[in-house]
Amino acid sequence: MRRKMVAGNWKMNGTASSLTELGNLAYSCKSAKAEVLICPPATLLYRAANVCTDSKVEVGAQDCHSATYGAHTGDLSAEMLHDAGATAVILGHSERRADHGETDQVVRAKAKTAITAGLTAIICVGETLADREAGKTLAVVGAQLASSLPDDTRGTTVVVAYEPVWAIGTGKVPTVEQIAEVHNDLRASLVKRFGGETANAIRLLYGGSVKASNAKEIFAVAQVDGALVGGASLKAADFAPIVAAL
Ligand code: G2H
Repeated sequence: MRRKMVAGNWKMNGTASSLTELGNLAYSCKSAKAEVLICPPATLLYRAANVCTDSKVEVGAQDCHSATYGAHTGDLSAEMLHDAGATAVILGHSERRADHGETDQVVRAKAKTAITAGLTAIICVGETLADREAGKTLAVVGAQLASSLPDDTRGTTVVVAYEPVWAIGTGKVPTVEQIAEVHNDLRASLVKRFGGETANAIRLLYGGSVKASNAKEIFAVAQVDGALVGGASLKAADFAPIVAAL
């Protein structure tokens, strides 16, 4: 049985004053049955982890370098993030693929390093609007999945987040049928590659304009094990109802 998960991605938002909101959020999730993760900017990780001590909320990072240490000015290693209190890291988010030219191969290398450092790798895949309109959704997402996940993936080390690029921060959400089609295909691909035991332990999250008003119907889709939430994770009042919907 896969444990449900709701992960919040604060992206490049948040300063020390946001820690009060994080405290509110941790409090409002005190009865959460799902695993709850908040990924603040790296500048807040250590303090965020302290705020969340003794709560149901864990903290994660939004990226890591593929190397374990060395001359990579401005970058952070998975070990550093783990040392700061992170238990997971988002990798291959479409904003990083677009802003930093991250390829599937880079994402896969980062995932390997993250897993070795003891972090859960939340690997993002998703099609653009042009891909969808060209009927290429399953091919594009399937190729990203195949190339971004390490061969030695185990069920508990990796979480896959399906985030259609056209749904991110736009308020546009795929139909439940469209979400189901992709999630079913992702699960089938995982079973084919890793076998049933590993594949059925990997959680599949949906991400892209998830909010309290649409969470319940998205969570009702078979093969959806939770959500990766951006804008609606910044405030406890928006995030807590999404957690409660699982
Ligand atoms: C997709 C999501 C979080 P939002 O990027 O990863 O953001 O919920 O704002 O669409």
